Amino acid sequence: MKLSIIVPAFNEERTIVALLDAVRAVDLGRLGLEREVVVVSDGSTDATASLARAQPGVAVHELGVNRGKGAAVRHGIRHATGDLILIQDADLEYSVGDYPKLIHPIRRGDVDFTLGCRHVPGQRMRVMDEMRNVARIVNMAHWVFTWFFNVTYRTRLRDPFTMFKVFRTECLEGVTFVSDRFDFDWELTAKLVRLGYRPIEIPVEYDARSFHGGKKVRFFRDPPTWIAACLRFRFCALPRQGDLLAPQSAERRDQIARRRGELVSDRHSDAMEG
Ligand SMILES: Nc1nc2c(ncn2[C@@H]2O[C@H](COP(=O)(O)OP(=O)(O)O)[C@@H](O)[C@H]2O)c(=O)[nH]1
Ligand SMILES: [Mg+2]
Repeated sequence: MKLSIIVPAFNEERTIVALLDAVRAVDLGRLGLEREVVVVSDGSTDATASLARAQPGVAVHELGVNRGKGAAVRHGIRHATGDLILIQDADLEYSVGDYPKLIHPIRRGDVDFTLGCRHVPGQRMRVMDEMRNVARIVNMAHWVFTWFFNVTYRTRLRDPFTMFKVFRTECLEGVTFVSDRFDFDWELTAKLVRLGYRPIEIPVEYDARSFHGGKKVRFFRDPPTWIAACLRFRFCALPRQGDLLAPQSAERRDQIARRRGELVSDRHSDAMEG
């Protein structure tokens, strides 16, 4: 089995080398996994892409025009060849030491999809020493967004839009993704939930960087796209012909449907009609 680690990176020259070193140091052999690392930089104006290219065992995709994190991750997924996909930000907010915790439940076959949960009860998610009020507002907003997502999708998640997500590649088969910016994090969780995948949330370390520290999320630009994504993907049709992976064979579709527990009722209705 192979794990594809997708790293969206936009002007991350300060952290990309340390991050790729850390990713390489994770002992995936113990989990029975080969590793593939795909870095996607779109329009970075610093040394991100050249630094990444100098690292061994890394496929670097450099795109000319900056479209956003979602577009970069979608590009990475399109080129991934692994059985499992893990999305890893290029900053050092998340810890690669949490990979085993996130991957184990999938390897064991308990679930198809895990989320690295940044919300630890009794603890503030973002501290950002130099910007206490900003951190307070962002934490509060996170709580409101989480509530909104849970009400819309009838879930009980603590951190549905964490960037740390691991899933079987086959979960995406036949699904189209369209979000270009940080709304992709909402789209991915929303669509997988609607397809019947129930993620488990696993507490992970999270060391929030500040806007000074290089955060790309825009305080006023991005939140409206999240609300729009939440509503849009709740009610959109879920097309079976996606842009990410080749259309499934009938046998493959059956296999996936069986995992989701859908097949019995499908067969039943076929039999009723036929
Ligand atoms: N390729 C690419 N990566 C991006 C873009 N915007 C953000 N990222 C990456 O996405 C990850 C998360 O971005 P970040 O600003 O840290 O978001 P935050 O963790 O929510 O604060 C980082 O690795 C960024 O470099 C983009 O436009 N293109
Ligand atoms: Mg970040």
